[in-house]
Amino acid sequence: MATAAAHRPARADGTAADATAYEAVFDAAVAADERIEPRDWMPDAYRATLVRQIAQHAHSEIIGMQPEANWITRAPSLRRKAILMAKVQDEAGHGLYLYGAAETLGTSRDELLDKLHTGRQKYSSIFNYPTLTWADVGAIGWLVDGAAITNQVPLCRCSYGPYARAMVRICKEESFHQRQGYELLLALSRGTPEQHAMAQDAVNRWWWPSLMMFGPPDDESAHSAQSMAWKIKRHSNDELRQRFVDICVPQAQSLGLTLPDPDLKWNEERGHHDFGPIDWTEFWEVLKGNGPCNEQRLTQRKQAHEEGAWVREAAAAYAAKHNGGTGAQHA
Ligand code: FAQ
Repeated sequence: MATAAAHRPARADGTAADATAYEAVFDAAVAADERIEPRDWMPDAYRATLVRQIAQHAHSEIIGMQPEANWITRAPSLRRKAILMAKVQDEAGHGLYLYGAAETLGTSRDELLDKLHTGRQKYSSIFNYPTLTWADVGAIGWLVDGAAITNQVPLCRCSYGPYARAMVRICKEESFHQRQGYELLLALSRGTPEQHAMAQDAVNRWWWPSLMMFGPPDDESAHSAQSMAWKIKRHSNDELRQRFVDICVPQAQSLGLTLPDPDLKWNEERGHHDFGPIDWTEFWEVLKGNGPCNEQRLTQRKQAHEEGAWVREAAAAYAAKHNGGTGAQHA
């Protein structure tokens, strides 16, 4: 397949003419649905947007380990515990692929983690809500992983090659996560009245924050138009949110649970479900750091990073020993 690299002008001497030629090659590659690769020329703003989005995504994966890890020691059976441990470890792996993808853009994992720890880069709003009961593990799998898949399947066609390829594997693993959550909730829903009530309560609390995961409405989304023009994003926030609602309604019926929205109903004319207004004030407050668990999540993340310093040092010393002192340091 022809790539932007194959069409790259022969030499660059930093002149304005070069920049225009490079930009034309980049634009043509994006228009032709080719992948942009790390060594291809790309506009500075494209690079910055990717670093911002991939970093936020990576941070979400590792902060997202916390709410569910909270239940590992209290899982109700060995089977549930093994599944949950595998899922939480998968999230760490997703963080790893994504930090790796961001590093191909000329940033370092240390730099990105520092921005997370000092509040200069965000992570998903959803992980600032508490996991109060065992049923929350099911609701996260069904709704949060379900929303993540809806958002991330189109990212497998993102114009930036390393991000798109990371998403392929991540989506496969997220599908398993979604299924385990659905199966967990189904078991509770069909269990005792108390278990059913616990499942319903968890869905009631996670539904609206899951809809917020898709980001602000299109008319308030600062980055969507440009990201869609660059084919980083393939659909708008509202389009994906609507797709998720349409997927969840029949699944909730199969689960024997209801979704906490009195305005939710099928609209024959639109061919979609209408749904009630989202509390965007809550969303922006959570982004500002005022959600129920923001402080706890960040404190725990920084503590884990500090406590893991000896692992990074040992890995660097091992690499240096085996590469004759040239071993690159990776956290
Ligand atoms: N939370 O202009 P837009 C997962 C920010 S992974 C926090 O619409 P964009 C797996 C946005 O950054 C979940 N901030 O932005 C899992 C921007 O702020 P900035 C994470 C949000 O980038 C499951 C501002 O608002 N997934 O769950 C949120 O075009 C279970 C304006 O917004 C990804 O990151 C939010 N919800 O669209 C793990 C997917 N929404 O940067 C563990 C990749 C928006 O200017 C357990 N990312 N903001 O300061 C994306 O698809 C996009 O970045 C969006 C936002 C759609 C999230």
